[in-house]
Amino acid sequence: MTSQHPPLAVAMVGHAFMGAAHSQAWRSAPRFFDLPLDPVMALVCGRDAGRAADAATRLGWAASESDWRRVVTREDIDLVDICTPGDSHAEIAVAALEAGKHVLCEKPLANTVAEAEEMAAAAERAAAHGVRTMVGFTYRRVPAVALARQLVAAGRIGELRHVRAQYLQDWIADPEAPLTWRLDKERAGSGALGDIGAHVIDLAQHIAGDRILEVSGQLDTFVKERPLLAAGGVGLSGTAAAERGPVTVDDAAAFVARFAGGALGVFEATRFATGRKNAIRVELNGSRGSLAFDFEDMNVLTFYDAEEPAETAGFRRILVTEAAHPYVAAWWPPGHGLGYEHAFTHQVVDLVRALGAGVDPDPTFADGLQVQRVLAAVETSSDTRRWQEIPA
Ligand code: SOE
Repeated sequence: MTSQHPPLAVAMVGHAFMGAAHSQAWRSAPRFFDLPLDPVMALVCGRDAGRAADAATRLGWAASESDWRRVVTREDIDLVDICTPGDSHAEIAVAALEAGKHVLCEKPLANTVAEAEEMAAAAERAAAHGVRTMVGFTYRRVPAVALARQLVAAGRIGELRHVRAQYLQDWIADPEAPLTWRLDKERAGSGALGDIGAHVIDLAQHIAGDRILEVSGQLDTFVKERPLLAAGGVGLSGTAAAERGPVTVDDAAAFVARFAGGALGVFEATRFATGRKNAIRVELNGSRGSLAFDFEDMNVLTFYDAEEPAETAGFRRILVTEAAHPYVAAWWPPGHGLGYEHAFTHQVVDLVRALGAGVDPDPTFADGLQVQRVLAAVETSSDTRRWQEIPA
């Protein structure tokens, strides 16, 4: 089958959890959606040549590479998709942008505000040549979340008073869970705050159509040492003291926030909410009503219309699987539901459509920088025990 559209040659760097999710998205987006460009899964890159070659076969990439530096300067690559841990985002993204490649980068944008500023500046320079950037705040592309944003923008909940956002996981609640790179500040930048708190900061601001002005927060690390990972990536059992290493990031973060429009925000991000696997909960209360979303029931958006008569008013469960709902028409008949991976497909769709139209996709690196500033402000607030303003 030959495509009618110009090709978009993609190189993906990193092929673990996020790499697998992105690969699935690059594979499925052109098959379910009409795109202005035809994504070509040109190559996947990973430090270990053998594992990268295996990932290419497994995930559907035409070729593999072991040095990202050779990848970002290749003439035949149009877009670089960064799925590595945060400590390499800035270096790869800046090099790719300087070589004139569009960049999709996993969240959080970087490990520090300084790196995020450098990336946003490189993005701005590259934008003068029509080069575009996007940050992988994927959950924006869950249909129920996209619908929530539309309802807020249409004034259906009126003037916003409260934003309540939580991202709850429990995968390290066991103190014997091993010390992965996500628990190492050098590699991950921060812990629950940056990994999952970044998602709810972005989601809350995106749905509210507003931005956080100031925060007051606290971080905690409940388990300060953990078993080291064995060479094969498996946790060592029966570990002695010497086989343990320090956890250098937060296990949990909690903060309150003030939005520019005046709403009060309450946020929580934790990897210790026993029993909660990937509960992303966002609730907004406004003068005319409320909206609530929980990723563990991701095809549903709950809506309360405060203007309905008291006798029949109540939260109603909207099953967001109708063709009239964002993204859904491309998929299955009503009621058949979407999953985690579909949001990644929608991310590719929105990115490729923006590239085809010659406009910026959202969120751009500038948006990623703003989230990074909120993350940094929460950390500083936890250290200083004072409110912190987010620079504009
Ligand atoms: C791990 O905590 C993680 O994979 C995050 O890094 C992702 O962004 C989130 O979608 C699921 O949890």
